[in-house]
Amino acid sequence: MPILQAANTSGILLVTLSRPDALNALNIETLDNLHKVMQEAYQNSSIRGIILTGDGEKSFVAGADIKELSVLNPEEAFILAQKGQSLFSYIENFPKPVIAAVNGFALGGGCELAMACHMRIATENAKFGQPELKLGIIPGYGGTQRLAQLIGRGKALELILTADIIGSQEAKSLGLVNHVVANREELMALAYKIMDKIVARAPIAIARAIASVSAGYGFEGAGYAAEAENFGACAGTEDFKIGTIAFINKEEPKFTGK
Ligand code: CO8
Repeated sequence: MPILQAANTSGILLVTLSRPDALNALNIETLDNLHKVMQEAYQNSSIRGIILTGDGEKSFVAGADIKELSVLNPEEAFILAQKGQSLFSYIENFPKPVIAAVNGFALGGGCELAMACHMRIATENAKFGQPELKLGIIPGYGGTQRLAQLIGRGKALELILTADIIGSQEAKSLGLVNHVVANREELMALAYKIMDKIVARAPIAIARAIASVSAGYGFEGAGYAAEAENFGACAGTEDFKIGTIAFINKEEPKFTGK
């Protein structure tokens, strides 16, 4: 079970993604478990807010599990993109506050997960980026939409197309991160401090505020559908094989454009 849970007496649930051998990468099992944890938290009236983090000092989530992705055909890739999009949309529209406490790498699907949370705080050593193009694919869990919403289209396209990875201070200056703190201990202290303040407010008003802010950013536009379709199409290319095999073999990819 790669997800740890601990609730405190104020009803704040700490959810820790834990796959230390893969820098907490999101495989399908982890996605399913996270969905289940969120559904249980939704139903449990004693839970008032959620802090989402990654196990250890090095990584929040280093993306979707590339080894698992590498063997998908276009149809399977399309379906998996939709599955992740649907979970992340569930988190974005969650009626209780969700804070991402980012303790290291938040890359690809990890950055997308953090962006689906209602706010992000990070340690000084955290790293953000959408490096999918290095693998011959595109972001597929809503990153093409939420990154543009959070930091603007031009900067989002720069990060997606270059596959650059940025530090937490730059992420903060772009509006991707709300606060940056020195270390893991301060990160958790700040996450609880913010969450304590929120859960002291009126629960129905909290839910309605989240619903109102999220209302203009839903699946209604064509963006999410296009993203899932284009992700699936990329999974049918030779460059997808080249990119993912290069990652697995710890080599630089040499793309062919096919
Ligand atoms: N998936 C699987 N395994 C991973 C991943 C990952 N995303 N990231 C790291 N690991 C594994 C490594 O393979 C390695 O395993 P092993 O010890 O068996 O070789 C272990 O974790 C430690 O990683 P490194 O040795 O690479 O550690 P470094 O400190 O040298 O590098 C990095 C850390 C820079 C984070 C590096 O691991 C890296 O670049 N990781 C991949 C980052 C990435 O490209 N993320 C995007 C993935 S694609 C994605 O998220 C698409 C989302 C949309 C999906 C849509 C549905 C189909």
